This record gives sequence, structure tokens and C-alpha cells, in this order.
Amino acid sequence: MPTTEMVKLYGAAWSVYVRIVRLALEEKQAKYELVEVDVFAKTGVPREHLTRHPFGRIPAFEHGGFHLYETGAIVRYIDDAFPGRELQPIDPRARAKVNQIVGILDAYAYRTLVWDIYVERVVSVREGRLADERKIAAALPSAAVCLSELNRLSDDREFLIGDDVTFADLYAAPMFACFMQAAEAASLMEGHEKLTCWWQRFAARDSMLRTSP
Ligand SMILES: N[C@@H](CCC(=O)N[C@@H](CS)C(=O)NCC(=O)O)C(=O)O
Repeated sequence: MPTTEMVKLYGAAWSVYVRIVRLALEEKQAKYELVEVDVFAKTGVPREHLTRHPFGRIPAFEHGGFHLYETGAIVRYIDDAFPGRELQPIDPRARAKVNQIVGILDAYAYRTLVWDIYVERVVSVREGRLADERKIAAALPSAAVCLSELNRLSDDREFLIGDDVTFADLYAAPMFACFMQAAEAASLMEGHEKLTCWWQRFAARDSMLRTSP
């Protein structure tokens, strides 16, 4: 498949998972078009989007007639099919740690840091509703475990794992971009020096600036 074919990414700029894919495309310097889909429309998920993603989520992806959904599958395809920097380490242990961090972010951090803390503390104000304080309070212990594990597992190097950008950074950064806006982030990040320094560096990266919602 010629990589000159334009990628179409169906989703929305606010979405954490869409941003993960956009970061992968940006890091590969691949051309893409972001096609806006409103999965929270009052009339429900647009019917044509359900043909791309039967579970009604974003992102969905198309490249030269090849269709995919699920962020993990999409970013691995991008890494395999497009030239440019490799987004996964070759070393088996480093690769396993990248996959472990991605697993933690997918299974635990997204719900806790983004939905339970960021959406309740930050988005609620923007939408003119009261934050669900009980939901935030219940999320704090899980958020603390997520952050201490991410800090423990990360290397004290340029990126979360090693000296090159990997899926670990691409998954973590869009979640941190949300979570760090919440008032709770300051105290929860205390003592997590490696993670704090990583975020300060990665937030200023070109791919992050180009995908800012
Ligand atoms: N497992 C999916 C998760 C994607 C996902 O949850 N996307 C969110 C936006 S960041 C979404 O579509 N939410 C709509 C909903 O929950 O109905 C993936 O890896 O792509």
C-alpha cells in the first residue's frame, strides 16, 4: 500500500483516543484528514459512523480502502505501514514495558484520570453543571495508584521508556493533557518527579502543539 494515500481519521479533536492516533501520524509525518464525527449528538451516533465503528466510538481509520477501528490496532498499523521513526522499541523488555504502560493507561488511567477527575472537575464547569464530588473522591485512590505505577515504570530518560518516543508517550500525553488541568493533579503528582519532568518536556513537543484541541 503506497503510504502517499491520504489517511482519513474519523473522530473529534477533543477526543483522547483520536489524539493518540493523530500523535502517531504526526510523529511519522504522515498526511491525514480529520473528519469530524459527533458521537454525542442528540440524535445519537451518526448512522454512517456505525458502519465504520459498530460500537459507536471514535476514532475510526481509513487508508487506501483499508478500514480499522480500535486505537491499538490503528497505531500499530501506522507504525508498520508508514516510514519514519519507529514507535516501538526493538528490545523485548523495553517493548514489554511500553505495552504494560499502554495497558495501564487503557484499562485504569483513562477512566480515572479523564472521566472521573478531568470531566467532573473541568468539563462540568465549562458546561455549567456541578461537579460530582463523590465520583472525584472515589477516583482519587485509583488515580494515585495509576500515577505511582507510571512514575515507577518510567525510565529517567528523555521519554517514558528510553530515548525515543513510543506508544507509551503517545497514549499517556493526551490523558495527561486533560488530567493536569484538574485542581487535584497538583497534589496527586507530588513526589512523582520522573513523570512530572516527562510531562513538562512532552507537552512542549511539536506533535502535541499541532494536535492541541
Ligand atoms: N477502545 C477504544 C476506545 C475509544 C474511546 O473510548 N473513544 C471515546 C472518545 S476518547 C469515545 O468514542 N467515546 C464515546 C462514548 O463513550 O460513547 C479505542 O481504543 O479506540
